[in-house]
Amino acid sequence: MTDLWWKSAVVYQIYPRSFADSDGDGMGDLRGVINHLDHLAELGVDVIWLSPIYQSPQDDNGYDISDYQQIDPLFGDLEAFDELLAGVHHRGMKLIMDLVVNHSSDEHQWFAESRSSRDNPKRDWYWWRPARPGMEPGTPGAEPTNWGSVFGGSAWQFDEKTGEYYLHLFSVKQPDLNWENPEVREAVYAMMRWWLDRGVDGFRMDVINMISKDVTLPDGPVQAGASYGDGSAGFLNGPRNHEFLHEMYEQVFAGRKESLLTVGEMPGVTVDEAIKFTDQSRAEVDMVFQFDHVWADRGPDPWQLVPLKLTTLKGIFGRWQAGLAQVGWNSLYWNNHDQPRVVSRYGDDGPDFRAASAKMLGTVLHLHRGTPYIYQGEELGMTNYPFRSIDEFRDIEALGQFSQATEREGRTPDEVLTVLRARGRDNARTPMQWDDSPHAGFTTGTPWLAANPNYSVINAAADRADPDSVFHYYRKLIDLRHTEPAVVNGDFTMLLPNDERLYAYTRRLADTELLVIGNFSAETVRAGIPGAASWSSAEVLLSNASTPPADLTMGPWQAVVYRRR
Ligand code: TEU
Repeated sequence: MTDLWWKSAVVYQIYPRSFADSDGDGMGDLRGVINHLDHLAELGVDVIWLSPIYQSPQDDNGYDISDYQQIDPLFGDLEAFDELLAGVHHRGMKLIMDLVVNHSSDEHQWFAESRSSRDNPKRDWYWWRPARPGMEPGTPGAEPTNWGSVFGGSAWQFDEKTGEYYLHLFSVKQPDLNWENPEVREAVYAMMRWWLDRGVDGFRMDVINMISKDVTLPDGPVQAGASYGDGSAGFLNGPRNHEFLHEMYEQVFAGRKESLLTVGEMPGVTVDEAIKFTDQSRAEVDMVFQFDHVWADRGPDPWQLVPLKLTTLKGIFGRWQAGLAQVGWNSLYWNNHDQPRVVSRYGDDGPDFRAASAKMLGTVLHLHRGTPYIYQGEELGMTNYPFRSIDEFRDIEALGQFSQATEREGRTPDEVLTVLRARGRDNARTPMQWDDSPHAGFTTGTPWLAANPNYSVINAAADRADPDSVFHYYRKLIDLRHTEPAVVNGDFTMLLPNDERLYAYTRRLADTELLVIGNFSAETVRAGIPGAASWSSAEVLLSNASTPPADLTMGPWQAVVYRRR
């Protein structure tokens, strides 16, 4: 059934501050995006997701919003936004916005009112709580619960003025909104309708499985060596999560949903929950971002790197593919603004295999059943940044976690840096590499975060000129989704689940069958799959190898897609 347009769509994420700077202030902006729309049209993507551009103190790069209906002057104004939207629509693409409503900025008018007095009408719009019984408010350990914030420190901030604490699961400048209060929900829905009326095509919803809390706010378990408890049982996939998302659907989307796309970001979501969230008959969201596959290289100790086991990764994707086969729909991603670059993480970013492994990773991801998301620069095979010291990081998460780990938890700067270098979010946030001019052609000024020095080799101009580049390979991958129905609707079967080097699966739709194989190693490996001989002579739809593998023998980081009927 191809009734839902986004099943055959590919989404491209833009992180505006790092995409393109049009005015030389070192910060990307809306005009920069407008100037590069043809790059995206040529790539062939259907939808653009724009990370937050709203008015914001930029404590968490715009994920802390002080006015949901204004554009931050860093990026432009509403006029520029309308021009961008028109430019996107003119090229036959759609634009979805980032919706950040688990929390606002502490500089939002709502919070200013809420914190002003205990009896302010908006007091209950946020999570205010007194100190722990018997404890002196504002003293160490008197926080209402033992929860740690994602960015380090307690999740509670004491506010002198009224003698109570407010909850912030992220930074102190990101107070959590209280979705239990119907006025909060109505204010959010009204804002969403305003953007839809303006012409936007949907929303990516930030940490939308944190909006419903267990209102008893129970303490969480404390891991050995940790300073705070893990409160996630009290705020992830809470009791009213489905109810709130369905209500949002009714209040915002009902009657105009068909042309729109909604995707909920949901750290820690399970397959069973995701089935419910994305079951169209329940009218909640179209798809969710799960995190299992980007947590596959994470161990029990946050400051230790665990190498990826391919069998683990295949187990995860296999489970999600099977779980959402009948009801619901998957989203597919390797990268976004919170994740390290996939070619450095699960591929090989050295000169010999960077391009090959980037293409292989793209192939394996995009041929799954689900809607693929490409993060800016992924289509060029951009890599992690060679960070030398903590001073080179700008991300509030890296800086907060670094100081908590080194100052309070006895970690050495070196062990923490080793992990941040591999996993830190700033790896994704270095400027988009447009050409080999200074700062990668991102800005004529000084970029807010340094460009990766490899821009002289890895850049869009070079890739567009080279028919064999990662860029042109991604173009073909996207085209394949648009032209081969089995990519969109075929059944999924994982092969070789116990192989640590090869990732292989089939997709079958009526009498069309696709076989996808990717080699996650620099060794040459033969794929011992049933019926190998007949596959060897099948039509090759796409491969990163100049001559397709003979006898299903895969060279280093090779990928191939076969079709037979
Ligand atoms: O991220 C949510 C989230 O789960 C992050 O904690 C993420 O997993 C982590 O930072 C990875 O290192 C969203 C946004 O995508 C992120 O940029 C924001 O900082 C965060 O919410 C708060 O709005």
